[in-house]
Amino acid sequence: MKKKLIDKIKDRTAKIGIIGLGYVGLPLAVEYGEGGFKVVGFDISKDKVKLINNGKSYIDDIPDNRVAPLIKSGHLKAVTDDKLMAQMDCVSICVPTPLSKTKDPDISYIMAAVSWLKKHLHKDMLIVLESTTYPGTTDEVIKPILEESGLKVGKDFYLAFSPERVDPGNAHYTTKNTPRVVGGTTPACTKMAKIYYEQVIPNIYPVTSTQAAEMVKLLENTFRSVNIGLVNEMAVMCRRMNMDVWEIIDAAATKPFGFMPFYPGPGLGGHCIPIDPHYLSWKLKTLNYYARFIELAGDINSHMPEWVIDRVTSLLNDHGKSVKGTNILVLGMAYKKNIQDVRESPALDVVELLVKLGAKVKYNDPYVPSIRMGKTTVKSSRLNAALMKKADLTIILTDHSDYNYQMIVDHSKLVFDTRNATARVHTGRKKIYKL
Ligand code: SAJ
Repeated sequence: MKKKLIDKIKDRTAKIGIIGLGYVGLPLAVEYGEGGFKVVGFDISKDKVKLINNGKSYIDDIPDNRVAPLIKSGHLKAVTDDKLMAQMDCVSICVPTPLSKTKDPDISYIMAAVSWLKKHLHKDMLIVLESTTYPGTTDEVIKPILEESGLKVGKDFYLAFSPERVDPGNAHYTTKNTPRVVGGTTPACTKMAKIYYEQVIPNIYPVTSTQAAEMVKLLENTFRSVNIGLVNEMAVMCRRMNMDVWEIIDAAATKPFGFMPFYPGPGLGGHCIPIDPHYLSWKLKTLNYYARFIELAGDINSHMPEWVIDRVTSLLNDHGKSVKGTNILVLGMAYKKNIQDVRESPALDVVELLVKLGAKVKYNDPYVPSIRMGKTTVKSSRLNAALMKKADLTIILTDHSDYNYQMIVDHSKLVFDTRNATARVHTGRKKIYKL
């Protein structure tokens, strides 16, 4: 183990590089800056880099007042090129890992980061991949590329995987207080990664390999996708038996052991849960194994927007209306409550299907000022009684805490609630329609 690197990490003179300043990279960069390290954030977005260097944050969970002091004190700076990479001692790669159009893993962002690192790799450097990916990426893809430099992993440089566990909008669990799993290519790599992270994150959990650490993350997110798929199917089954699925789940959740509530919704959004499990099923396909739970959950979850349309069509029909020509107000476009992110949001799918059926759709989302609807950009309408009275139907797709659900029920002609957000509202004689 190279004492020199360990000493630099422990005395905070180690230079930290964070590649990718998104909802994972920026909070991590801020933690290291606040921990007394000099941090360089590398991002391809000139706009993001400019905002950060001006002391501004574009991430919901990181206020400007945590970025500005670090810029001022010189503990954080952002750049768009790799000139400073050679000066880095420890680098975390926090770039996106989307799916390609054919639903295959797209690790092009990781490869771009690795090509920078290969150019500047030096002795006593630690590289940690944080981006969610299929087991084997770190050791079978990244390691050989970095060793083309002639440097040997575990001896000259250190390589590990440590899954990010950011829950956007979660004020309680942050980068600092969320336990972190680390797995190295060699035991020395695991130990170095543990020393690196434990300077800013108290609870570190080492595993025996990078593949194990990669798999931990995929289990975590597949667990969510499968359980959300289960309750979404429960919602469809309960509807068939004219039951309120939320009543059933809330009652089941009184069981103090052996049960964990998940809740149905209009579909599965975000850049992780709908995507990460398919990294695992793709890897298993290369090993001639078909991951049935993952594919089945993905199928159920991705069909929930169509279920929403079925329900809307039948409830309008019950009121002598067709979807075509009906004024529909959609509340919430973000993929989950109290955040601004619309990536993979099922609300976008629902709106697209409603517009295709000829509905006249307006939306409101206090976090999402505008969206692309087809070729046009549509702005969020100001939510007031007049807007709700004009709509034939109000659909709640994202249960933001800011909404006044009593007012929404009082002023809407018809309410379709896909999140049980109106559970505690006095509805009087008004029937609230649900999934
Ligand atoms: N959802 C449901 N029912 C549920 C829970 C969630 O329909 O019971 C939906 C949400 O509305 C959303 C999607 O699933 O559209 C994903 O929601 P999420 O709560 O899993 O949150 P993400 O994707 O923003 O972040 C998750 C993290 N969240 C939690 O653990 C609560 C965590 O799994 C990962 O750290 C993160 O993905 C990631 O980066 O992988």
